[in-house]
Amino acid sequence: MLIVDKEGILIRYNVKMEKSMTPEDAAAELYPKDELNRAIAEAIFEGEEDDVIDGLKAAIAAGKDPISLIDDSLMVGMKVVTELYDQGVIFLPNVMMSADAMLEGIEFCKAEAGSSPKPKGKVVVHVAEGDVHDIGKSIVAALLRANGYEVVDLGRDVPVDEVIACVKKESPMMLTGTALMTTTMFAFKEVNDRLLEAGIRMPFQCGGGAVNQDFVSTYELGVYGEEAADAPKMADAILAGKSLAELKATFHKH
Ligand code: B12
Repeated sequence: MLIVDKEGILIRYNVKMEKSMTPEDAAAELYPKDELNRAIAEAIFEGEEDDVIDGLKAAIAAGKDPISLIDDSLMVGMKVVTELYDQGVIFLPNVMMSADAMLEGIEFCKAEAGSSPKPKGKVVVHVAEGDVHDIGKSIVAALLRANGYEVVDLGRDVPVDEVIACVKKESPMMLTGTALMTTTMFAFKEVNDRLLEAGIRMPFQCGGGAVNQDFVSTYELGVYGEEAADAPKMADAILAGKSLAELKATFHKH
């Protein structure tokens, strides 16, 4: 029903006015319950690097493991960012600020965890040529280091030539690749072919948002890695003597 108040303004009754949803409201439901993890995830969402580091310090002081914090708080914050970006609630500048805060947080956790004195083996990690998405790669590198591996991190947008030259120089036990774009993941096939041409038959574990098992199965050295935690698992399996075929059997789901 409609009535007119004393200033002559129309007032609508019996209709619940919907409050428009802010990005903060949308994010609120997605955060972890644990208060320490929540503060860090919120700081990632807001792209506040100092708050991320303060939150990590507080969580570590309370006894939390720095490497577990990558998954339990930093990743959760980034998942919120990814979800709201995909829904069009937040935009690219927000994502860039969160990504920087995330990378800063990963570096802090890595430094806090320290590295093991005697590496179990060497792994080369990289992001595909043409691709700047390096958050997943940095998590892979952090988890490998945390599990006692020496990591040669080639960074992002790495030319195929550079990957091949590095593998020849470093002779790692395994190579990893990350690609977030359907256009860049094809660089992995090229890396595969160039390694085989050079007579190098080395497990090449590939992951990242754009990549799936069917794609990775199209080149001989490829083993699909769904989660960053699969990287140290696969390195351990190589140390345990598993062949390329056995690695595919272990890490591929169909
Ligand atoms: C953050 C982000 C950015 C940041 C990147 C910052 C950075 N330093 O990484 C910025 C803002 C710079 C950016 C730029 C661009 N982006 Co962007 N971005 C994203 C976003 C929102 C999140 C990606 C992310 O970091 N996810 C979190 C990480 C942790 O996930 P992940 O890397 O996949 O890693 C996980 C697993 O896959 C696994 N993993 C990863 N690698 C490996 C390797 C191994 C061996 C193993 C075992 C596991 C593993 O481990 C991780 C966790 O377990 C996605 C949206 C989405 N839905 O993914 C778009 C997205 C990837 N971007 C996209 C695009 C198009 C772009 C731009 C072209 C610009 C634009 N218009 O948005 C540019 C690209 C420029 C270039 N040449 O690369 C598209 C790609 C589309 C496609 N399929 O090709 C997406 C999907 C957005 C979309 N829906 O359109 N982006």
